[in-house]
Amino acid sequence: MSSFKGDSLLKRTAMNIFVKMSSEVEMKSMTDKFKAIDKDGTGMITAVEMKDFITKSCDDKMSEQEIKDIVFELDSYGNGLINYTEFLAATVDVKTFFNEGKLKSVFSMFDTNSTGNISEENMCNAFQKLGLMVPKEEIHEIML
Ligand SMILES: [Ca+2]
Repeated sequence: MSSFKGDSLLKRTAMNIFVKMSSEVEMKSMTDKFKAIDKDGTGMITAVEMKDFITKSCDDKMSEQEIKDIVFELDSYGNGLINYTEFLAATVDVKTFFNEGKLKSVFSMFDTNSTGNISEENMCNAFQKLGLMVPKEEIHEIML
């Protein structure tokens, strides 16, 4: 269970970095998709909004429970809402979006003292630079 938590945190972080690094053109189609679901423009997708979208775009009827399950799956903060990063993490094909060049720049962002290795301290610094508050224990968990 703890390794799963680490995985999703890492994925979320990678997505945060990716969003910051991506060109506007690349992100535009994703943003448009998100906005199409986020009808009231709150920046969060609720279960109700997700249901409206699925009902409109899919032929198959989905039950309340199935939609709840989807929201639960995407909702990494556990607040019943899907934010933009969670949406991206779920819909973006990471392999096509992260090409080698991007991976390298993400790596060098984390390897703050250019040793070729990412230490826990490096990760701490990188998170701080990104303005992300990540507790030391969680970083330790990622590194395990
Ligand atoms: Ca909303």
